[in-house]
Amino acid sequence: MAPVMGSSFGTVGVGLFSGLFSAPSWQTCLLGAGGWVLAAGRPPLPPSWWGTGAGSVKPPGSTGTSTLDFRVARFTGRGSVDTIFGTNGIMDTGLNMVPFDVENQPDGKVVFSGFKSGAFQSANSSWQNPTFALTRLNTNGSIDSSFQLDPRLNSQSGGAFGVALQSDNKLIPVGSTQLGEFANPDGTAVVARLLNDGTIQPPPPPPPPPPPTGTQKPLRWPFGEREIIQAEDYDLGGEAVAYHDDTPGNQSGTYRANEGVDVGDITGGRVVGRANQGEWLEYTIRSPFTTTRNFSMQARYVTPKTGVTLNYLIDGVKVGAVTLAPTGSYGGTYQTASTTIAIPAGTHVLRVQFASGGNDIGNFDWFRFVAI
Ligand SMILES: [Ca+2]
Ligand SMILES: [Ca+2]
Ligand SMILES: [Ca+2]
Repeated sequence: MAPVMGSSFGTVGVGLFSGLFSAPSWQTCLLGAGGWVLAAGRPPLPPSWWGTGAGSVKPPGSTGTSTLDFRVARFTGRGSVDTIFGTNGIMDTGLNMVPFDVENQPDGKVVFSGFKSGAFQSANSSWQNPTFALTRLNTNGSIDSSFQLDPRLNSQSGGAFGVALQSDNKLIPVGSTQLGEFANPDGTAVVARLLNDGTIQPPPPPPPPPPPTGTQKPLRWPFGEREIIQAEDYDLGGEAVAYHDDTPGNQSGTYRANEGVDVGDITGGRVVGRANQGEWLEYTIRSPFTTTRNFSMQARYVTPKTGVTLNYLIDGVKVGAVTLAPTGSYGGTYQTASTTIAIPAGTHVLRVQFASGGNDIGNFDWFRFVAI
């Protein structure tokens, strides 16, 4: 195994390492930061496979298999076998992998790209089911178990012919799919950017939804005193402006189908249903009086549930609440619940907030404020 040097390897020379691999098939090499040289490859195919001419393979139809065995040898900057690496300078990784490219990390670890494969079949001179492969070795040549190639690449048919390292230590393997199917022209180029541990960087979270831009205004006109405020005639302006609804779209019917509030049909009218705790509706109202005064705030509803509470807010300030007595089923007879709230003179926004009771806390037909 003694090297035969043409001159100093450190300047210009040739190193011949008889018997290091009996007839090594070197695939790639790397110059390390310390001046050492890392060479990686696989053992040769068995001599029995080769034809009579130098470099010729057995003709199709011959039989035999050979497993891959990815080995790495390290040499010093002076060209001698680096005996502190592996066993006498050679690390047998035990991986069934053919390396094609290698990158040196700042921490001294090295990343190899290539393909893993089943046995080589001499019958058709092909590798069995090659798959995209990256592996990383520690500075002592052992496999770095903290590196795990993302399964979206690791299990893919194909091979990684090159690998690059970004300045931020992300890894960029390149290769193609369907490596073993040379007759298939449909191989797909693969370029990936991986985190340094081999996983694929997750996509950035979607940007938050834009702030609501709708302008709030009454559906037709501000509701007046004693006027029936149909629950389904909440203000214009959209989600988070004129209402808050926690399910996409109108899940109950076709009225205001492009908005989120769940408006359903009942005999002779419509109701807001699928009302969940936390949702709210707003209505622009106008008191005809010149001073603040009290009103009977009424809600027409049906609910089978107990513990359902509505909050009433005027211009964002809570002015009252009412707990709804159960009425029976959702299809039962509607009842009216009342409480007293104060409303200042002029135009305001009334918010009806579904404050407690959980999900689907009832159907709401209308509201009304009546001077008392
Ligand atoms: Ca909805
Ligand atoms: Ca809803
Ligand atoms: Ca209604």
